[in-house]
Amino acid sequence: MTDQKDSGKYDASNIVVLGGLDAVRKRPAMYIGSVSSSGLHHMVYEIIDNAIDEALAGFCTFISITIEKDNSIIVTDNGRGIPVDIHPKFNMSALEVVMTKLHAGGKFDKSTYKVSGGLHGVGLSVVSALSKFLEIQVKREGKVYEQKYQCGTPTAKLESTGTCDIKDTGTTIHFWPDDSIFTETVFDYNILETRLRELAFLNKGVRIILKDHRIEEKEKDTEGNLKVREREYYYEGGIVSFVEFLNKNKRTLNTPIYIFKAKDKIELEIAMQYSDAYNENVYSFVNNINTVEGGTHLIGFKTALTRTFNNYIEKSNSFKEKIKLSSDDVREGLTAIISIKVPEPQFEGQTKTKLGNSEIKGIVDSIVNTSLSTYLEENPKIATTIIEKSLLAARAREAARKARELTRRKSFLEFSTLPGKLADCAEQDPAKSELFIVEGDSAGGSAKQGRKREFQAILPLKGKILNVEKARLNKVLSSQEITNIITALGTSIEEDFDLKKLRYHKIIIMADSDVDGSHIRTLMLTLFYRYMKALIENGYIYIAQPPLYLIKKGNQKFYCLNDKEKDDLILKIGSDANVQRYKGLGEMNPEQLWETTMDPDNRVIKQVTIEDAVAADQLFEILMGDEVQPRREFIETHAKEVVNLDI
Ligand code: 0RA
Repeated sequence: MTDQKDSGKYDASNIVVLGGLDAVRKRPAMYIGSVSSSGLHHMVYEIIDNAIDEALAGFCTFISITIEKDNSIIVTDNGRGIPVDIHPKFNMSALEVVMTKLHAGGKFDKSTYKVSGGLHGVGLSVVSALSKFLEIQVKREGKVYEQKYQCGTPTAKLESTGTCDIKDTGTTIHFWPDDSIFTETVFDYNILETRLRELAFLNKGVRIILKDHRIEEKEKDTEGNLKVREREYYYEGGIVSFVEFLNKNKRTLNTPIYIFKAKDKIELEIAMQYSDAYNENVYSFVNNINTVEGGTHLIGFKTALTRTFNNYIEKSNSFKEKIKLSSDDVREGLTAIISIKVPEPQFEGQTKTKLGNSEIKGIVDSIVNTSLSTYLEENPKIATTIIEKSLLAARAREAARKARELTRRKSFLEFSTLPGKLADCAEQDPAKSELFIVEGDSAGGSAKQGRKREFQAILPLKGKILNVEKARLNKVLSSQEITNIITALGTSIEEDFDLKKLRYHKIIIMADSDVDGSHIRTLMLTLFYRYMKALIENGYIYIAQPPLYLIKKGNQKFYCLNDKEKDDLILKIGSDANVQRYKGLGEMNPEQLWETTMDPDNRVIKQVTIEDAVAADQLFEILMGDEVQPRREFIETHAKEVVNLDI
């Protein structure tokens, strides 16, 4: 893709072709990552990325995505429209080249930043190759053109089917993913929504509309018909709006600080805002791709942040104590978006989401240093508030370090001394071992009697554990219940965390199915999410699903997880059945607890996953943070789900 000329006007000869399409259908995962849900959604992103490229080049302001009833997708944009002139080498339209030749693209215009990291930018031909059917319409130069494809092959030549206003340009692609290739063919509204909202934040001024024709909403249109689900994402504020969105349930300390600078073909944009929270929320993007693994841009940002704050303290007379802040201290309570556009990004790391370009670190560092120093000098009051908070963090960290040293000396967090309340299992292999963390001593007692000692360990908890969202590390470590959990797991936490030391590969939270139980589950998940995230990321955390009902008919016994199961069962076996509702786990005897909730052959356990860090983080903030109103609203609208909380 190198011998591209930079001539201003586009013509069909600009397109560079690298290969045929049969390879794509043979090994789809090579091109879209997988043939499951993520690959399926990648098809949509591939088209949208092209439309966003048009927007970055200044030609597109509107993108609409519609999920049709039959799970096909229509993407429309008002960009320039894919070129339709005849490609001299292939003797077919440029559009057909783009749709049938691997890695064909026309937009190597170095003045714009192509979305081309990781799996992105594989080309529209991959979408057409992996679609059972695809229909494309282009409006360009006052004409409408259309063509249809099947599994990547056109069924007829591109034809002009009508005329349109000369100013009316754009591309519409309607595709039906090939169900002989994909193992998942149902699009997930939430997955698309998260990415589209993110793209709207990252590309201010682009209007993105998501419609779901599979779902009707309660409101009615002017003719009295139920409306389809439809959302619009459009943010004039761009990443400043993103930061405000992330912080909407937090108590903030400043209006977002915004930095923008274009330098050496690189465009850097940063928005940052502090809140009184203890965790940090820093997301970085390169050419609209979320760099989950970080990289040189993030390192540059972090380095500059620490240095700028320390310099400010050094120069200022407002701070008596001249403590040196660490990088962690200055990020406590920080929400930030770092978005950089780089012409030739090098993506590294396991998931190709780590920026490798070494020159970027210094560029970001110097821009942030200059802009932030100026900001602090111009806003001394805010500077003092933020720095006071960082100083508190520094002192707390020091206290926590001392506390940890103490606990370390006693090997408190090491598994040499397991907590007295833990009834451990005989099995030594973590992969075969399970730990039940059980709400209440009485249920804990039943669980100890009912378990299979060979591979099941029980740790009873007394009531509710400390809310780690509202406490700094030293307080967290002084909670006996929490250190019991950490010690039982064996991994320690934070920088000492070591997944290899995990003693159980199934950690099952077992609490009642009522509101108190759901609160306990949330507290537990908050602890894991904030201090031992890898446990969730690796799928080691589960939630037990104890039954709510025991139904007896004759000498048969049935357990039902919820009201619906109970009602369905009664319909099936008749209403003379004897129904017992369990108020809590404590009411079950050891055998019942084993049979219904602990026996691997019978039980239902839900694996906890982090689908979306942004959404999960907000949920924790709502459920566990200080603001009462959002929590009340959330619980009122999601009362049912809260009872069965699964994140
Ligand atoms: C190749 C070249 C040009 C634009 C596009 C492709 C293009 C692709 C898609 C996919 C969805 N929407 C799109 N919009 C545009 C450059 C066109 C020019 O120079 O006029």
